[in-house]
Amino acid sequence: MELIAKYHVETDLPIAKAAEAIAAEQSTGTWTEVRGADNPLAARVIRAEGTDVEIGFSEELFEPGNIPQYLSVVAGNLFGLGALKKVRLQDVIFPESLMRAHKGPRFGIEDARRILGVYDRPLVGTIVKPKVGLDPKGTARVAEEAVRGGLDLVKDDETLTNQSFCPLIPRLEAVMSSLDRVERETGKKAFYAVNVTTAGDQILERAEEAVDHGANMVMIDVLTAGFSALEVLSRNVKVPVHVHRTMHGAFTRDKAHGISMVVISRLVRMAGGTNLHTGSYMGKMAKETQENDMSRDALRNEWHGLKRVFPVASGGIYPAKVHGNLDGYGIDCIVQAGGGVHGHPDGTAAGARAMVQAVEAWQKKIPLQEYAKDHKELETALKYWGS
Ligand code: RUB
Ligand code: CA
Repeated sequence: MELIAKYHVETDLPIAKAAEAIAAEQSTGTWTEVRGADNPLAARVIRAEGTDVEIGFSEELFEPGNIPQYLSVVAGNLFGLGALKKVRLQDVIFPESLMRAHKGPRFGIEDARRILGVYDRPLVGTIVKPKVGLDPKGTARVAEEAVRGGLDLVKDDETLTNQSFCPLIPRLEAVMSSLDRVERETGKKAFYAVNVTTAGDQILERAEEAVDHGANMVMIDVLTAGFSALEVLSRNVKVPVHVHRTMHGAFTRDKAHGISMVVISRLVRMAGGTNLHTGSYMGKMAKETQENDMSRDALRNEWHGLKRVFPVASGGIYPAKVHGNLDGYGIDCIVQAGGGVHGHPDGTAAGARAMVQAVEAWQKKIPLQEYAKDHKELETALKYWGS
């Protein structure tokens, strides 16, 4: 069996030569001939046409269970090869022999829905804003307002961890006490994704301590913390894991050079995330929409029996932007807004209601302006931010 890596390659060389250079560098070769018997681990060029290159790597080349090593092969030195002007890792097809080493999500879409008791609609979430600066009580107040307004998920922002102005455990305890109060009073359950991102030798202890203090979801910045840190959490921590992708733009943004969100989506599902930010369907370019489709499908389609993962639409979203994202993701997604909730003229609870109303309108197939006529929070949001 082989692992197949698909690349976009721009080069002045004949494309077959460039493909051979990638295959050699990422398996058994170097810049000059090193004499020796045929090496069974030598990678092979499967396809090299136009700017499309496919390389087959023997499964023997990989250490099952070692995601960092997989990436050192398929996304390693090749990016520095002088012969390549641009190169982007577009997708990776993993063999069963490697997939067996990964359990994937402990909590998938169906588990998260069962915990919330929400089955027939997208989940709606928010990011506490301001992203940093609130103390634990201030964070809890924002979270409580958001859930009273009907949201299913409140998350820390990606730069908030355990700083002195808002220590993690006091923040977690304050937020969970508020969410428990809302549940007692209204029956509304919600996740709070507390950001446990930290050093590799501390992240498990931090997450376990959070769960001991009542956390019902943890969050990780997977690209700064590492895919292995995510897998340590999913293997050991008994709550769903919200996965933020901050830093992704460093390699996903240029459609000719870097690594696609499809690859990141596959690795996050393999390593056990429950939710992953995959971008919003507002990209102007068709290529972005296609990449959103592929990331969505990588998270939710049948794949070696792994549980399904929620794609998260986020980033600059407000009620008028909900439809476009739900048309793309369907109901098995999380649509979330930070500024688009807390910036509402009538405050966080009204902003939450406006987002929930926008989702309701989409589900009922009622034009937003129509639905806003008897939903004042939505009406205010459309007037304030545009429709
Ligand atoms: C969004 C936010 C998230 C972005 C990250 O806040 O804080 O970090 O979603 O982008 P707001 P992506 O709703 O105020 O823009 O989700 O694309 O990774
Ligand atoms: Ca953010």
